[in-house]
Amino acid sequence: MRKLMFIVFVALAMALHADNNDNLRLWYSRPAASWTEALPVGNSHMGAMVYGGTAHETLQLNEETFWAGGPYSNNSAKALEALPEVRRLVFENKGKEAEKLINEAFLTSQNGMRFLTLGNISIDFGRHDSVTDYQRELNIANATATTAYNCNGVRYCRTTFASLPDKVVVMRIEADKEKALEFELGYKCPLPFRAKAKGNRLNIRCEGVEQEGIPAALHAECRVMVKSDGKVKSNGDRLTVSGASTATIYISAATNYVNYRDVSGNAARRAESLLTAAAKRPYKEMLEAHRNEYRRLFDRVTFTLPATKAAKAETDKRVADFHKNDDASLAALMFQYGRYLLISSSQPGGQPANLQGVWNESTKAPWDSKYTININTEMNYWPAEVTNLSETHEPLFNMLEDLSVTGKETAKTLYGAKGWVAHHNTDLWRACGPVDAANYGMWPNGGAWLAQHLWQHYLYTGDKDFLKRYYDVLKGTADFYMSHLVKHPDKGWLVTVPSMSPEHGYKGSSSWITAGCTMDNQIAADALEATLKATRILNLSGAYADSLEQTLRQLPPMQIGKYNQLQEWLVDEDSPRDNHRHISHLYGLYPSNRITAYNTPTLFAAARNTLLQRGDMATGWSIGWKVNFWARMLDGNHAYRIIQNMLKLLPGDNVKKDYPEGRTYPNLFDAHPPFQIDGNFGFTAGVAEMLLQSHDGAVHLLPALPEAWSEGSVTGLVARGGFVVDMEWNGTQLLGASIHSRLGGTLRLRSYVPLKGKGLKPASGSCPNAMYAPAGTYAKPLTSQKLQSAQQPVLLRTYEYDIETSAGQTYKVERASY
Ligand code: FUC
Repeated sequence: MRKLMFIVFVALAMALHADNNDNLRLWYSRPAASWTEALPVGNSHMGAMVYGGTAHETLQLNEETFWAGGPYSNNSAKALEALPEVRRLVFENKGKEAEKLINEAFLTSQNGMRFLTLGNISIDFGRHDSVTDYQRELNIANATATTAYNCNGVRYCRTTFASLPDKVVVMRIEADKEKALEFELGYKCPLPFRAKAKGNRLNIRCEGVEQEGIPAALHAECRVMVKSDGKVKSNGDRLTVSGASTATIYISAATNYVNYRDVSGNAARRAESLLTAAAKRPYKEMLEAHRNEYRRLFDRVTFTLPATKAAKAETDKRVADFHKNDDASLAALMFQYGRYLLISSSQPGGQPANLQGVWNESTKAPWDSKYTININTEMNYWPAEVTNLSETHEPLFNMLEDLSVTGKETAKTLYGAKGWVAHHNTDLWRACGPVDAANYGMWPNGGAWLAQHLWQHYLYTGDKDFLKRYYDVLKGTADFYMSHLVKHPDKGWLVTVPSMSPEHGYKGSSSWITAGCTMDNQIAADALEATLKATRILNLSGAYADSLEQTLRQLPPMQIGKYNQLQEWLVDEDSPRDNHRHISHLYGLYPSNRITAYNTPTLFAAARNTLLQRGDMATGWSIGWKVNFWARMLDGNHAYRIIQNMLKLLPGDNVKKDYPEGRTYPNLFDAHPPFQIDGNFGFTAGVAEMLLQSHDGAVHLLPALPEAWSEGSVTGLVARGGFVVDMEWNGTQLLGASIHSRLGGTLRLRSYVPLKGKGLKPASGSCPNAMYAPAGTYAKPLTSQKLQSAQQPVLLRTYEYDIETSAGQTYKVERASY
């Protein structure tokens, strides 16, 4: 009997696994007609978009360091002198005048350099116009894109991947009849380039561009090699293949970028050595090595929601019909797609994922496809730790190291301040000054927000060596605040000035420029507090720790305003009808933990009102943020409503007007619109946050599960303290969980259902988890009558337990009857 049950169990598990794998692909019955239909592959170093055409195939290429301009900085020498006057004007409520002076004294003509396309490989297959049984797909279980069709009685199949270990892009083309394959390969690029074919090789040199007076310091070299069982010939700037049944195309690329101040690299030599190393490896071995490396990362997390009939449809159709179909597992695909994109665009040693990850077809991409750091770049990395892809975080840490150097100069030049500062944008050259205009760029908290990722990485990994290594970078953000904050003349609190609540102002204010808005205060508090904790963990100077504490105590409290909302500014001027995309003052709710259900219930209720007032629709990335907000609100059904807003098809930018609510392109890229990858990453982080939370001292299992996901399972999510969690649920309630402790220590578990399991003790007292003590609040929570008319969230009863864990051990708990 037991044996039979085991067989049934294994069969069920296999069926579920097969189902799950079937859900790990994007597929279509037509070639891509536009870029947002094409399918992305990437290895961080290179990105490529695969169109899957029949008579004509296009591979649009990127190399992550191919940017406009060259080493530069944008620190205005006029700023420091103007600073006292700007501050005086802000405190006298003369925002417009302050703004004008900032534009004159703080802004320069450099608004950041842009990320460039590396052009297209184009392949002509002659008369492959009329084809049958066409299918193209992106398999995100093994990171390969395939195109297959029948033409004149021959089955043609192409497999494309961006090899993670070999850092090249490979396309393998196969025909199932001998000598049935022939094609011509060339290169096109909107930038100046030279292409020369010789033997089975095509060598390309592509020129970078000047921007805003900064001369082009970079060029890119691209190498293409075709290996085939047929004949490969060169012809001017093209390669032709004939009489073949298979051909493998290897593409490498490199620039002369070494780092933000050194462009002395040899692009040609680099591209050449990448190509020759790759071409030496047999194709099968290369594919295998790529898959293995990808799966080492990707397979750490599974997320299964039962697949319905609707899940069998083509991917863009699934999105188009999501609102009317029962197709819950599309959310699981979208969740995993975010992980696929992060693995493919952010690898150790590379550049961080920019506004478009590593995929950009343009020479003038929206917002330059750079790093917008007043939300967007941070959002890119929200899924990194919780979805078990800690390594992908590394490029961001390297960038932070650079910024702490360039930003030190900015802090000194603009503010005469210590530490380092970055404003709302940066780029390949690590520029840290304000850009665009005062009311976008005058925001001195981008660096400090980014640096919170260092602290978060520590909370997840417990890696003290890491904390030691990056301590000065983190500390530099606290040092900046300690020498930059000034006393508010009326309120007496220490505030940032000049600043703004990102890209937003209140009605009636003459300018967005202000002092001490809520988000600034929260970020400053996080910078000071994380530095304080790190200082103590590393047993460093006590006097310094005291000064951090003293500054912390003088920051403005979070305040609740007349509409029972969390105030965005020091003044109570929020409008309940405002639906602006930036909800910056809820930074304290997510990603920070200054507002939590259990520690600051009054602020929590106010944050909820703010969310209700702002509404559920927004730009792509803002929707991504809202999924996280509602997850932290412990309201799974509302988070799901936001997911429904994200999963609305935008067939293409050319029909934007007809689809005003479209937020997902056919290739599942997120639509701001235009395409911005942050929404994809925000979505993935949001789903993880619905399933697992660990920001307030406890590991909360299934904190915000929506009814639409009544049954399912997830494995491999990571909680702060280094706990790896697998869970299964039914009836929208936890069935059982298995928790692997990487670091040991006390695990506090929270659940909506009572649990049983070995070593489980009902919790008492405050959080015992030494790794992660709740931040508490530096604000005086306003418990006054003001909130009486506010909508109070109804929190479900929770059960809390402690388990003393040992590193390397796994603990099982299951639902107890109740
Ligand atoms: C911020 C946002 C915009 C856009 C841009 C890249 O400025 O306000 O919506 O996402 O970044």
